[in-house]
Amino acid sequence: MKKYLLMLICISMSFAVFAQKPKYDSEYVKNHYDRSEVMIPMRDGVKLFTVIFEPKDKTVKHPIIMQRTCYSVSRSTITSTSYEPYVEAGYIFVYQDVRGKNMSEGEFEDIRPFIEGKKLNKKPAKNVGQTDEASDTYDTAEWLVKNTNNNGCIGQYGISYPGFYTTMAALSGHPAIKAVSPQAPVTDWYHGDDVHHNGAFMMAEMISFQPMFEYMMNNKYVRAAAEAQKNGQRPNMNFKFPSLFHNDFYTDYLKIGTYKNITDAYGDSLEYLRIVREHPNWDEYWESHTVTKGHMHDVKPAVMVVGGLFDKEDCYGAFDVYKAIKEQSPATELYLVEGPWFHGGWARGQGMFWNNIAIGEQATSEYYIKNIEYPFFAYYLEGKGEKPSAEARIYDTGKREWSYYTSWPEVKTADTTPFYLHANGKVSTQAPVNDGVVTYISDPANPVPYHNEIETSTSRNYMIDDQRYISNRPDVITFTTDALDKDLTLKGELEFDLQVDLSSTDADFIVKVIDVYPEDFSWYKELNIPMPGRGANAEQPKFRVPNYTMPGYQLMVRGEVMRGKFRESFSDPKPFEPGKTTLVKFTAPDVSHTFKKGHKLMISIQSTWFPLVDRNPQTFCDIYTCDESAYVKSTINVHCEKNAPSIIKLPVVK
Ligand code: PG9
Repeated sequence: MKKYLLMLICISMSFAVFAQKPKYDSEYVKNHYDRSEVMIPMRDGVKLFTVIFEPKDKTVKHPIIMQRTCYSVSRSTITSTSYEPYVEAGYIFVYQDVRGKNMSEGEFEDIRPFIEGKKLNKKPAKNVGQTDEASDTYDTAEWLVKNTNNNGCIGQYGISYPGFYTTMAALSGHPAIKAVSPQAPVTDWYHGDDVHHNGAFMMAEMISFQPMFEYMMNNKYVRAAAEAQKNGQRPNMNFKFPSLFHNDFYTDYLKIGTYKNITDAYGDSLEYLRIVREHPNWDEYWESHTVTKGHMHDVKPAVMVVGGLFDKEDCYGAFDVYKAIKEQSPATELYLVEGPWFHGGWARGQGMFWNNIAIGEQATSEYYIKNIEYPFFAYYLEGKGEKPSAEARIYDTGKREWSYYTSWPEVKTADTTPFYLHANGKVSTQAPVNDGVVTYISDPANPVPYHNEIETSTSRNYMIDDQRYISNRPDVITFTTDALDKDLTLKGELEFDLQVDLSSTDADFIVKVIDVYPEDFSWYKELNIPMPGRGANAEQPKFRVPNYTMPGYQLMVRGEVMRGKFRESFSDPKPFEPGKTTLVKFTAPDVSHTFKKGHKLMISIQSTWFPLVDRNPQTFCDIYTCDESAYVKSTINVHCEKNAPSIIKLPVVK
């Protein structure tokens, strides 16, 4: 229970927290802002809990910046340094609990579907009609325009799930909503965000997250608890969750075994476990809950999509929203910013070094807020400054510098360069001359660990981890170029075309694109900074350089999983025919990375990534209801042949 509370506090506090002392502290806010809590009525009568910070200065009309979220707004503050430019400009801050969450009324629905052409059925007392997150945003905007001292311009932004509500704001149609910024937006929970990647269930993230999400933020419990506390009683928050994880969730999940055992442990207490189990394939449920599938038209506000190139949760969603608006609403003033960030890193104090990697050329969060995000809203909400100078600002995570584009990706899928896997462990642009296969045995009883730590929740560090911890496993096969004789720059989506045959009837495939650092690599040399001197008065570098063995570091630039049975169709899974060479083709979210001269490009392939991804039993079956007997070893051949080449299609900038 403590773990869930800690997670809740972290999430609700993590709107944007920087380490250093804020310029506008709580004393300043108290003297310059009025804080109010209101229940704003939606068109169907449901009221949403909303916290409003409004400047005391009523002599001017102020722009509104809003966040709608499922992560409790009752503790919202505006003292974080990431709000500084907005406080300085006297913005009205609005935070709202979405329908069904925390202190708001109504029923919650995960990634509530957007309803095209919503009907307003007029009834004597009130407009009772179809509602979704776009209409709730519309009704909120209508109330704010009438009830606050505003300049008629509303902006909305949000990270992750709040990013989803921001995408919905783009579709609200309210004339006062002039600019929105969906950041790492939850978008497609089947193909690439949070819950599934290419049909494979992202188990560890979801199982540990759902109990807190479904209970700690369930409005009935939260409101009852608030009531109890108001009456001086102890809130009754005693949820009965089985404690499945004790000290290391790799061994704990292995012990639990099948998804069915997890369902049995939780019973039907977790709604989302039931949804995942009842919708194992892409179906009408997923289609209707994925807004980018045909609903991103007539987007009136300006939209700045923000994403992290090393985001473990919604890396896919940012690119998907940008590409969907580009295609479905070409008239929209649309921008994309992709930085060297983990999930939300741009607003959560991510600086130059992330674990062992220098990922940003400076304190990237401050740079982002002051040079990218605030200027975007200032232009559209205050008429101040210039429009963003480029449609796409994309950071190169190898060269550590920003590039600017009129459109993204720089290299379209049709223009990618094929890199062929060779049986001798090489990868190159030369097609194979000598045929061969590389074989490994995938054993679900001994799955490849996704991360090199003993832990009980998923770590974001796996996205940039040194892959040497598993490169010697016999069930991880690698293919490497020679040391590059010039920079190799990738700017776009990746495609993997594997020619494989299995001894079983199903398997997952995880492909990683890895940047292998030279044997003489050092951050001091790379960043041209003095080694820390000896003695009390010696000069020290201005930032902490990790003392990790960097020579030969294998940086995972991108990793992605594909559940093999969906290779032909996500809605119509097919078994493999044992021994038959079969094409497994899938994509991975865009990268923007230069493999510098002297580095090597490595491709690795494996079939388990545990417990990040649930294990594929490797028998064609319903994974969510099968029992232990379905779990079998599979001998997998990756073909590197003239007639069956395995190809990695990379967006190489020529
Ligand atoms: N993308 C995060 C998440 C949402 C729902 C389930 C699991 C993860 C987030 O909103 O932070």
